[in-house]
Amino acid sequence: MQVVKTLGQFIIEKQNDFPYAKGELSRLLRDIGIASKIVNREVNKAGLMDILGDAGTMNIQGESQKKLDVYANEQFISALKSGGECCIVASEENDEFVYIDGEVSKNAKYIVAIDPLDGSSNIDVNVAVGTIFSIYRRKTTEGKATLEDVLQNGTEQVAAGYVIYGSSTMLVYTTGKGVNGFTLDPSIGEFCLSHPEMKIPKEGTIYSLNEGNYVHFPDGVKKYLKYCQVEDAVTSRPYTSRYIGSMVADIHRNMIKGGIFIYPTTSSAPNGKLRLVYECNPMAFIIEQAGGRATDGYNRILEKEVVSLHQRSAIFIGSENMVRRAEDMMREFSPLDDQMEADSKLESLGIIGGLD
Ligand code: P6P
Repeated sequence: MQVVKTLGQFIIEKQNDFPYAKGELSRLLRDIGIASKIVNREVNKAGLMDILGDAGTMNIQGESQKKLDVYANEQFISALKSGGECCIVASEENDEFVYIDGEVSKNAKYIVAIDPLDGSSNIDVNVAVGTIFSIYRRKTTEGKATLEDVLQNGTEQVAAGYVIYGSSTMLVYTTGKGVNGFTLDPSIGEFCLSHPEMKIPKEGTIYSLNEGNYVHFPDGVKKYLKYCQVEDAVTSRPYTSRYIGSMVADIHRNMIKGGIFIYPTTSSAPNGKLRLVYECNPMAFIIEQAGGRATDGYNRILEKEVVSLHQRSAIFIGSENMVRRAEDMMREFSPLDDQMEADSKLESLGIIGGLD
């Protein structure tokens, strides 16, 4: 008889990993788990509710907000407010960070950065979407928490995780001591430990990127793409191309099977499309903890300087050997100095700069 271990039981059990913690982080993770179950309920019946489609608003990314985006954002912020362990929420859906006022929260120790519903353009076509979250300890010691508490490098994360609303709903997270995955059992309404100590294979045969942007890719990415497509039995090439268009789903698949996900710079996204604070940093923390690698093609994602809330970054993430091979090609065919020169040329011609 397999003993079920719920997320709550696991969090308490692992609390001893943090001698300084008095349970606040545990409660914070529990709050996120509760909000994920509420969002899951709505995602799973989205087609039946007037919750599909556009909310008629735009987020700072200039992307139309889906009703479920807005709903999910409200649920996570509400859960974090009522939990009292978080003083600031930085969300993809809010132009500025949200200060969690209130007697308890204003002295709370933690900052949460979140993409409440990543890949939401897939909702209307019933493709997996996800939530990505990142947790930092507040740095300032007095008064209200500030933007300084949010703009911390990825190496400062105390926890990070994602929820994938797919064929099953899973919550995967790390607190810096490995990665564990929990599958939601709807019959008891609990996330149950299903993937203990997750590790991403060092090698893989799946590459995941939007080949529609090929003409705009840096030469190093073009060379790596051709490397993936060449016939070579010894290295099991050609690899398999898989691109869901939902970062959480693509990276989760690669975590299980091995593979590489790349969102490089393109002419329309000269700094990359994905967001450093609430997409790249948390996913990089998780993948590194699972034995993988995450860079921007040149430098470790977690060590990139964070200068703004919605800052973008290129990302090469997944199986270590695959990411290293792609980096080698970036250094050989798109060396950083040439890349920066190319960007400034495009910028001077007014071709780029469309996305900040
Ligand atoms: P493209 C979804 O909108 C998202 O932010 C990620 O989840 C996904 O990996 C990427 O953008 C897809 O972008 O340009 O290929 O449609």
